[in-house]
Amino acid sequence: MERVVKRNPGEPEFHQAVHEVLESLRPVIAKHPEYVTSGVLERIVEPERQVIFRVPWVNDAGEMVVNRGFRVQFNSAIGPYKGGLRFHPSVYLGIIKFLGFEQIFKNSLTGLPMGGGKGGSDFDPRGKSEGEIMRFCQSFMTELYRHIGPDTDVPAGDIGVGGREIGYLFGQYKRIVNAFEGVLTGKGISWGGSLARPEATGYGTAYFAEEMLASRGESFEGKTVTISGYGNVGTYLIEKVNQLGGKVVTIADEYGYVYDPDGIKDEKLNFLMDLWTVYRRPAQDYAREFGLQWVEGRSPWEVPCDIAVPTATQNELSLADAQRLVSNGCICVAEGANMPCTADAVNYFLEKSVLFGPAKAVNAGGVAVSGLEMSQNSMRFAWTFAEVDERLKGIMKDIYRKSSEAAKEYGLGENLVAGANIAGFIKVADAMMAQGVV
Ligand code: 2IT
Repeated sequence: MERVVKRNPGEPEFHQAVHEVLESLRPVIAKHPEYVTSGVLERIVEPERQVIFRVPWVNDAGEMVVNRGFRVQFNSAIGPYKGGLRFHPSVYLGIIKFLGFEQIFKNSLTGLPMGGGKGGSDFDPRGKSEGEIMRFCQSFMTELYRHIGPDTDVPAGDIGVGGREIGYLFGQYKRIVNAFEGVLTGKGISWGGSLARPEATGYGTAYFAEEMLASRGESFEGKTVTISGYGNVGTYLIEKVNQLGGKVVTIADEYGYVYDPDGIKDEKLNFLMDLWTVYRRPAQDYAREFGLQWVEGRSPWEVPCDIAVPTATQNELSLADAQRLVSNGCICVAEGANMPCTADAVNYFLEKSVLFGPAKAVNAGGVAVSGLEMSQNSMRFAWTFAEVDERLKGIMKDIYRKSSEAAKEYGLGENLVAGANIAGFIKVADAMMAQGVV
């Protein structure tokens, strides 16, 4: 860990992600010192390749703008690099490295043959026109295309990158390489996308939380749920929670939160579906539209709930938030976003025996259906919505089982954080050992 901090200065999110995994691996290393002697640990924290590039484009005012693009190809031991692209002003190398590192273990947990990678840009899609977004995506792909391919590296969406952006990126890739191939996932249905990919992360999060709740004889029925982000994960999570008899009463952004005590449903959910994903608009617009309470400058985790699902971004739920949730009677926390809880918040939930689902297990449904999209592309075939949804459900149940079994096997009780890290790690580590010093 000391070496990681020294070799990767100024990247606290990357240090946080590595620290959590290495801590979880203590009992594994004690039993299997070969993971250290073979250098697997030292290699797994070093990306196989990192690309940083210039993304120049022209805005609607005719001005030239320069953004920075990234692709970190972290680990290819069990399959081609796979992971999303994030367009957000907070993006720098440390964010992409933390996400790429997490993706290695998440993808391993899905049981599908995918390595770990991540990319993105500090481009801010908020307030940009369609034309600006298209030109940015085209410029981004004009460099990225040479580093990716259906058997090399398959990007997808993340914050700020949805179906529209994947379309522009795919169109530019196809134009440059003159081949129609499954180089991106999250594509549109008529051009190689998979049914249920848009729903997958939100639905998968609900399926995983159902498994956690069932372990204590509980379910979503009659439960109050608080969430934060209302993008791809949050909106489809709300849809599934409603189907399962629960009620989601908050959405939030960096400026505050909306409290909707009757639950987000029907025409309100229809409105919310496009609010971020299409229009990139603030959460307060939802409160204004339906005459609801807007709570400025505060966090949704102060609202009493049974289940809390952070669905926005890294480190959005602090120790103080965790204490508030527990004192208000929250029994289950599932990380819908990537690393949304600070390290001390996670430890507090574990101490208090709150059902806690870590991101790499909870939100793996998105990349799992990306893996299914790759399979369908390879077969030149498409499954029905029900077929994909059934497979997704099976994968989420399997991730829960693997994580809780690994926790038990290493004497860690119900600790799914450690269980997911261990189960994800072992598959990748064994593949790395089998392939020699590469
Ligand atoms: O964090 C994630 O797992 C994603 N943004 C989805 C990655 C993917 O390749 O579908």
